[in-house]
Amino acid sequence: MITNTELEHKGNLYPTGLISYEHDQDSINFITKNGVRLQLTILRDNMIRFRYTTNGIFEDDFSYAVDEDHPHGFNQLKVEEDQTHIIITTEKFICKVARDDIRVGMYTLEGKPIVEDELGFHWEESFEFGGNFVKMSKASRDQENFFGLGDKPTNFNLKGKRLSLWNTDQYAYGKDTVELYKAVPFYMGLHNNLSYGIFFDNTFKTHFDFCHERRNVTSFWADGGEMNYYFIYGPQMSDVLTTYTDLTGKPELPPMWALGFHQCKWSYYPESKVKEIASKFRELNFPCDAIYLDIDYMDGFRCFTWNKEYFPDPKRMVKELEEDGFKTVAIIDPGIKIDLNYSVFKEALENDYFCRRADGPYMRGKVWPGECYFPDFTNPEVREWWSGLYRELIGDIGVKGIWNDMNEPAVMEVPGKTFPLDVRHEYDGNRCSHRKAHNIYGMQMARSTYEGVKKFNFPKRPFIITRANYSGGQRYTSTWTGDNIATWEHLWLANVQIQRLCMSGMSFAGSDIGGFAEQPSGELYTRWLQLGIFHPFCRVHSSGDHGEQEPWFFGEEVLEITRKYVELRYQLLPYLYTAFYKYVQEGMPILKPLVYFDQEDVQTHYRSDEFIFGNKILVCPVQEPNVQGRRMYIPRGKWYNFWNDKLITGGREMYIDAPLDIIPIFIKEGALIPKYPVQQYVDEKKLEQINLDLYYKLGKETSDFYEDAHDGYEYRQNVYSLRTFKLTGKEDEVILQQHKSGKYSAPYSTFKLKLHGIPFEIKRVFYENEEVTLEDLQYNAEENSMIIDKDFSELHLVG
Ligand code: MIG
Repeated sequence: MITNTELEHKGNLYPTGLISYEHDQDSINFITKNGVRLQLTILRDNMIRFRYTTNGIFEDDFSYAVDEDHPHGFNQLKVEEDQTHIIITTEKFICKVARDDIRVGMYTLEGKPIVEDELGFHWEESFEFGGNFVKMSKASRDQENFFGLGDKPTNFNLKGKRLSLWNTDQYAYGKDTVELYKAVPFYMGLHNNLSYGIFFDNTFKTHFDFCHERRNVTSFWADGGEMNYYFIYGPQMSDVLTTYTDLTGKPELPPMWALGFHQCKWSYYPESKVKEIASKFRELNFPCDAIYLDIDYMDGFRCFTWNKEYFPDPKRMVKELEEDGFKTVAIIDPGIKIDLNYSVFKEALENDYFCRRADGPYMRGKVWPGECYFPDFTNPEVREWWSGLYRELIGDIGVKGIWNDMNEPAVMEVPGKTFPLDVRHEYDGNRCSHRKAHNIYGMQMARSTYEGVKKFNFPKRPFIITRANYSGGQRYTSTWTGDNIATWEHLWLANVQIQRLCMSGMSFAGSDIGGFAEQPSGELYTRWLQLGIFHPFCRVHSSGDHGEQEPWFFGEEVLEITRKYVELRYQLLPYLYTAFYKYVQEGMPILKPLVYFDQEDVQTHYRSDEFIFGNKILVCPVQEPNVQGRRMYIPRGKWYNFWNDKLITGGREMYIDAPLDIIPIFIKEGALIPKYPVQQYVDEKKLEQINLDLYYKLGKETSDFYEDAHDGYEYRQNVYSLRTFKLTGKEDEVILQQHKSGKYSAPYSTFKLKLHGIPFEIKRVFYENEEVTLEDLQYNAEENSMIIDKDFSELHLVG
């Protein structure tokens, strides 16, 4: 039986009083009278790990989520005691453990509560499976709100929700479907402008209750394994998220083409169809970087094979597409067809790579190819073998990206839609059943795919997309939100889900634009694409059963509007790439929900329509049919309406015009936005000059601009360019300074600086500390632009 409430269980057991504790360099071990042990480890000044065991013995410590190279170490640790508590103080917080029952409380250095145990750790023994159901409950503070938890299709603020994590193939899921494709057992709490995070690193089915069962209690529990969680202190959400992504890892930079527009369909075949779609994009001047091959490219759905009737010469096709600026991405599923004439099957069988049931037979299940066996990706030898299978597809044929699907894992026509729970897994030497391995199966598949693609595509960068994932999986792959539906509600969901994934350490995410199931109206398609160009991953995908979803299918008006937006995405690529760089370096989410952007402003706590793209652009999709505008919240500060440069003051809700060709977009005052010219695909053109859009501010603002060769690894040898622009605006003067680091030299030599919102007439100009004329800088009054050297260090415009 699967528990799903902690109170209704009569069998709960609790720790008793403390007998003793020991303190070594970075951890403190507590032992209670009834044999419970708590091991508390300080990892960072703002991060502490809690592990509990009920019988005095800890199992081997192993985690797929934690990045081996995660930064750790702290500046200060003090352990003291008083009559009731053991008190641990770091440079950032205080942790108190009660002598009576080892309940834990976390406090700021000033003594303000951050989060305190309610019942604290408790458990229920499971005779059926062995081990325990492990549980934790914490008191929630008044006005506390909760965020995170991966791809959940529910309100952005999780207060009042109860959710569980068990990776599930949910075709045409809906709002509030409880279990979806990914398991990210990480959330953030926020109250009194204090934020903290909890990462419950347990791969069994986990459950989270945010004041649902009891108004002032938050709890989380798992159907097995250890109570093993990390507490991360803010006080800013950005501190929490950065520390969480330090712990679970960050991806490498993707090739820039992966940030372009992608077109997908289940399925484009045969070759002539793929070519037809590709040429249509070029013919209509609609930018596109990648085209996808769904399962029908294979021979009888056998992974790593080709249907030679549809695709007689894949290498030639891939090459021709590439010459036309298209990268080919191909799907690979985990199920391997039972077929002794199929080399992949034979090899895996001979080497004992397939998952087995408890009593020895292979795990057999039906998926697209018919009856299949499934590789055990939790076995390092299997992962190594699987990564080698990409030799031909990537190394020889030249496919540039791999799409992993069905890896929850999904099985058709069986109860539970997945493996039976008795299936055995290697789990990197910690042998276990599917109860423990289920939630990381997809992640380990994507990991092994990543390694294969990286190896055979080297020195180019790999691109992987997966449906299922677990915390830490962002190190290997991007993701999408699975089989959504072409409805307005799903447009709303896509917006929330992508923001939530960004807040859960998985920024490289997108939805099937237009909806996978059913068919969108031209209006819905347009509104969805207007949102989709701001998602880190931007792909149209749909199921062929429901008709066409190429941008030209909906008529001239939709084509014109959607093209304009995809062009905008291509112009903003250097800005998006910079946001990606910040994500890779600092764990900064690429989309920032308003609560993350300004947590002090309580107006933002229940907001989810609006978000910040990168760190300077505010976006708010239109999510209803037949409207000419919408109300939206403008965060505090001053913002320029992107469409007319009108400056408005935020901290309030406003009605914003948004006829079909407009999605509300605002630029933060003081921003410098780099823009490339429109291209049909990344690196189509040699860049001769690029735009820098400057938005005047009275005061100071800095903006970053990261660039490199758009692919390859030279950036790791310092061949990148990181520009920091400092803008200082006064009533009658603008000072713009640039600081540059890195050895990359962009192909262009000048910026076209476009000025927005300058409140004075420019009378004098000082360039690199010398007075020049406006003509010297080719000032264009109509555009309000001038041309400056890309490596300029200082410009003064004086009124
Ligand atoms: O059972 O490969 O979510 O994107 O097109 C359906 C066919 C299997 C589900 C994926 C979808 C993909 C489809 N797949």
